[in-house]
Amino acid sequence: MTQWWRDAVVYQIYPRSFADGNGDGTGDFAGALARLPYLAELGVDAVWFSPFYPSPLADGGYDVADYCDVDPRFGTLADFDTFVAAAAGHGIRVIVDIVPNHCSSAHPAFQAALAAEPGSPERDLFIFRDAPNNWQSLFGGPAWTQTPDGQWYLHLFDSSQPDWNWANPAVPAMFEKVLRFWLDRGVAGLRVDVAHGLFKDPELPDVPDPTPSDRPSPWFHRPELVAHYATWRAILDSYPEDVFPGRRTAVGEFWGDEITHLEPYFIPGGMPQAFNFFLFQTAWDAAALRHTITASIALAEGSDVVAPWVISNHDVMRPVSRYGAPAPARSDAEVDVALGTRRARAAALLLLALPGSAYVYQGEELGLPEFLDIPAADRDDPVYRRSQGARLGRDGCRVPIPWSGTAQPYGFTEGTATWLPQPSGWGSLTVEAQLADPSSTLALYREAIAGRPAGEFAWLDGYDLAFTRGEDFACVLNLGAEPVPLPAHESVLLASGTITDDVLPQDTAVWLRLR
Ligand code: TEU
Repeated sequence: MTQWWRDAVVYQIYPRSFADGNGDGTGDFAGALARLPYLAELGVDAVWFSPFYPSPLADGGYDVADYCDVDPRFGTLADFDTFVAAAAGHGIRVIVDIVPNHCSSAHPAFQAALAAEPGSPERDLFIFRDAPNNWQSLFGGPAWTQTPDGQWYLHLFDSSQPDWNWANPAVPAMFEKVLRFWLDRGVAGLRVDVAHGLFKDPELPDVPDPTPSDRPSPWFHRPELVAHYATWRAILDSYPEDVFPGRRTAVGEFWGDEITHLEPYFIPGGMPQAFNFFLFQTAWDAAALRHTITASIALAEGSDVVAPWVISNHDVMRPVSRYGAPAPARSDAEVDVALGTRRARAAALLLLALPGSAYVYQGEELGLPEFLDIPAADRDDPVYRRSQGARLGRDGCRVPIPWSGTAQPYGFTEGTATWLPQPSGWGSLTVEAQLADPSSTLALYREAIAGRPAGEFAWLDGYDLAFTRGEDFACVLNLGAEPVPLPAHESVLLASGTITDDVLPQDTAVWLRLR
């Protein structure tokens, strides 16, 4: 059976912020359904929905209160089914987000645990202890919260996100049902949240340095994970071909501080895909990017696991703002948007020319900058709250998409207000404006997705950052101050900026048909 995900382009939808169909200022399935033609014309193979399940939305829906339903703010299960069927009509598959490390404190199982005795089977679904250890939450502050009866429970993220106890067989059994619930509904794949989490060292030892990181630790990259995900792959592979040819997939959100931390997952029979976050974690530097790409390709060799390339998602600063400021910016004034846009466009041609699958986060194809100047009172991310503003959090990349018009809400909603404010001055960044402009970032993404190269990857000698795919395709980037003469070519297929006299200017990428 085909492994359709091997070179797929997957579009990430953050449901609250994609498109609003009912005028309440929050995105939903009805809104996304109306925008399916847009996604089809963009040319993506699949969409991944960030969580849309019933949730208090304390962490944007990554706090799940019911894994097998749709939050009324986003629609109903019938709306979900309608979307899946309509997407199939456009040749687009649907991937849903599974959040197995933790749930919402509003989940009935956690409510039952709180109501039950210490030592009860209800509490054993979670990690309750009489005293906390020194682990820290990734969102800031201690990873333990005390309950009224004196016991503490573990939460690697917000205090409203208790961690499941994966050592209790009832937990994997429950998640197997969740997987089957969505696979039976016809989804083509799963995105697995905090895939390097789940199992904890049963001793729950204090650690010398509790600063949150993604290296192997008593809470991340535990050895149990590899066998566990083999059982999930077997479930995926047990599903027959139906609407689409090929097997079902799962993509793990495995973070590591170093590429080597991901090695255990790249085995025959592992989870089909493991995100490669190293591309966007690498500085805008040719040698560093080249090193990352080489190491990433080596990582996947010999396994049947694919590491999709990523330059943005709902957790990180948008590329325009990341590449457009010398250090992580805290206000819009610190970002050189023109510089950032030039580099983000070059990065897009890199992303879409590399071998394998690529994920594109909504708004990336529009070259949206991060909205850094969101007023404090409007900020929603628990990272901002828990760090008391020391970290701005991730709201700036989650701003509702500008579809049309020249002022807020830019066609996002029929109503007037959006759940997160949009900045002024985005009129030229709307989908409507960019569809009318052949030099827009949207036009670049559409052409790049339509013209993605195939063929063997090889570095092109004599360049800092250039490679071929097969016999007659080359992607050349110039990140340095010196102009780079282009190799002999038959034609320029696509360029991220203006090229004159066959010379590539700084911060520009080009796709070439070679002679
Ligand atoms: O992100 C996981 C996450 O936040 C950490 O793995 C962190 O990003 C990493 O350690 C940084 O180095 C997922 C979701 O994508 C995110 O939106 C959620 O807030 C989080 O899980 C909790 O569910």
